[in-house]
Amino acid sequence: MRSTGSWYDVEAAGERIDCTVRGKFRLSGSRETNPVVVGDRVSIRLNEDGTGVIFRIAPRDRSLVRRAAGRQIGKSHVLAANIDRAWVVQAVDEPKLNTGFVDRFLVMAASQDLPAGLIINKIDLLEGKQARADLKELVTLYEGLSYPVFQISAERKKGLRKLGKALRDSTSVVAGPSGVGKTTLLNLLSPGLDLRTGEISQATGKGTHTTTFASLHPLPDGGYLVDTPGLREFGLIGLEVGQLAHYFPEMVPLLPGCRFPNCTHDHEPSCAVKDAIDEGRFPISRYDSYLSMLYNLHLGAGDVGR
Ligand SMILES: Nc1nc2c(ncn2[C@@H]2O[C@H](COP(=O)(O)OP(=O)(O)OP(=O)(O)O)[C@@H](O)[C@H]2O)c(=O)[nH]1
Ligand SMILES: [Mg+2]
Ligand SMILES: [Zn+2]
Repeated sequence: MRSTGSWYDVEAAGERIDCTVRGKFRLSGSRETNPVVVGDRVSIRLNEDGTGVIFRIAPRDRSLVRRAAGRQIGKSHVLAANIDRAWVVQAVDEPKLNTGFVDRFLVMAASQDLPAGLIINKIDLLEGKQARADLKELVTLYEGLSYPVFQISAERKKGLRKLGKALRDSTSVVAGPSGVGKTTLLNLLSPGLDLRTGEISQATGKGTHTTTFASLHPLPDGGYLVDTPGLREFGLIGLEVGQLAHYFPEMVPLLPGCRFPNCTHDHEPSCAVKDAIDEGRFPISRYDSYLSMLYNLHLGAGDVGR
């Protein structure tokens, strides 16, 4: 239910048990930074003092994974395991909406075969015609790619009922930059939780990294939601250059039209993707995201296979 990296809250027979992890999992030379993650199904042995030891982890269904941040080069950070859908949360402002983050998140979810969606919070902060039109364009873009999109204001309690319905009876995870309102949202969906939320820094307009550990919570109408700490970036891992385009739903139908079967849709002649761009049939922001991911993979930064 919750992982601090040294202690794990495990729910067993309706009780919460403080557990540690058997050393073996830590020493296994894993490509993951964390041996046990929120959402894992585990077997535990009880100690006499009522604490427990996790000694087995069941094979995982779909997980939400990103490249580990900082110095842990080549490792993956599993945010949550055994989930049905992953939601990338952004705010329209405070902090500024980051489409690069969204696109990386959607690619990583697709690479794990994990259904994903977009939650746009703080729509109460929308000011002016232009901002409204920009948001509408963004929503149309992602809905057009068949991702569910919810526009909400946790503060004004707008759009929550619809979102609550979409979350019902399944296990979801919310992830995004710090300060977008992930925990505020969970507190509203599950009244009584009263999890700590944080202010936005006046100096940077960004969140202050209030949530420090991922945690899984039952929702009142059924299902579970995993809250996660704010992320500065959502890096790719475990992807090959040749796979990338397949995780952009709008590129997939174009791919057979490229002259070269290994076309990267960057510099090659007779590229159906570039033709679509030139003719205004392909969203520029998505192509920018694609190229930035492509160069990233070429540099080896996101590719665990090298
Ligand atoms: N204006 C506005 N502010 C909101 C809304 N939702 C949340 N906030 C505020 O945004 C700030 C950050 O909210 P949190 O819920 O702590 O954000 P978080 O995404 O959990 O952040 P981390 O735990 O740091 O990752 C708080 O001051 C909230 O009151 C909203 O819909 N509109
Ligand atoms: Mg939080
Ligand atoms: Zn091409």
